[in-house]
Amino acid sequence: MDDSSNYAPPKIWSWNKESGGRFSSINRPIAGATHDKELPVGRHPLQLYSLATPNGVKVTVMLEELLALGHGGAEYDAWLIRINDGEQFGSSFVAINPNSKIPALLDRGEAKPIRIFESGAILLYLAEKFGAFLPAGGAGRAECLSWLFWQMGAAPFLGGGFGHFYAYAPSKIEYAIDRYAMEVKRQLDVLDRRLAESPYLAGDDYTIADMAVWPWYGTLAKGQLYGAGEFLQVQTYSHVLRWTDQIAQRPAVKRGRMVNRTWGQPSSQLHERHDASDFDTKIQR
Ligand SMILES: N[C@@H](CCC(=O)N[C@@H](CS)C(=O)NCC(=O)O)C(=O)O
Repeated sequence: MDDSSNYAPPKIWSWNKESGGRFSSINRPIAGATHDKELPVGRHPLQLYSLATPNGVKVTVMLEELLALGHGGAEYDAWLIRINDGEQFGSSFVAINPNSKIPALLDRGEAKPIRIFESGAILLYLAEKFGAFLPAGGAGRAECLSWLFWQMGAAPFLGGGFGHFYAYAPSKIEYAIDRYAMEVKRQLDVLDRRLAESPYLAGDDYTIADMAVWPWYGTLAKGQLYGAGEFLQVQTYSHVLRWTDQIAQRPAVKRGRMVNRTWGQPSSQLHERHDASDFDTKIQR
């Protein structure tokens, strides 16, 4: 691979399986299943297939928040999908998410099971199903959806852009790191200005917009993403930090971030969740 300014793209791109860096074993230029594999199904109507990356945590936080509000219908089974082992390419997973990425949700509580993929769509589906964490209409709903979709558009620049080139690419390319560091700092400033004028992103209330943004930008603001805290001077975004710390105190958030987590302190990992009591009995020791 040539990472210098001398690289001239060939006329036709071809797949060099060795060039993909840290994720070369799972990155492919084609979609679809690589193998036949049934997914397990538990006893609750909601079946979640996921992993505790920022995109996965959005959904487990939402489900734990719904349960904390008393919505018993939000009881769920959370099954682990090990993306580094290619489990997102199993046939039953692909049937739920043709895009082969976690999180994926199957609602078996309806007459015909409903599949939902894309974390933003899952948050919106659950908010509408239970009538919670999404203002019913007007300016509040518009503001909430604006920030929700802002996150879906913005985070790929943080993860796929900045995170990839700063932390994972096989060589450090100044142009790429510079470009994405600038964009990520701009995004942090967007959030900081909004959170200077409002306790939460959509206004006075905590909503699915906060649940979508917090796992990415809250983790970044605490210096816990890509080891980039000092590089991006994240401590300067004081309003983002205030909001981050406030959300981190929520009991449902503390629970949600543990589900499907397979790294970090053993006491922060609940590999699968099938019952509320699993938080007492099934945490890794
Ligand atoms: N836009 C999607 C992104 C999901 C996504 O990128 N998931 C990653 C983990 S955070 C994944 O499953 N990657 C596996 C792969 O790319 O093969 C969402 O928000 O649900």
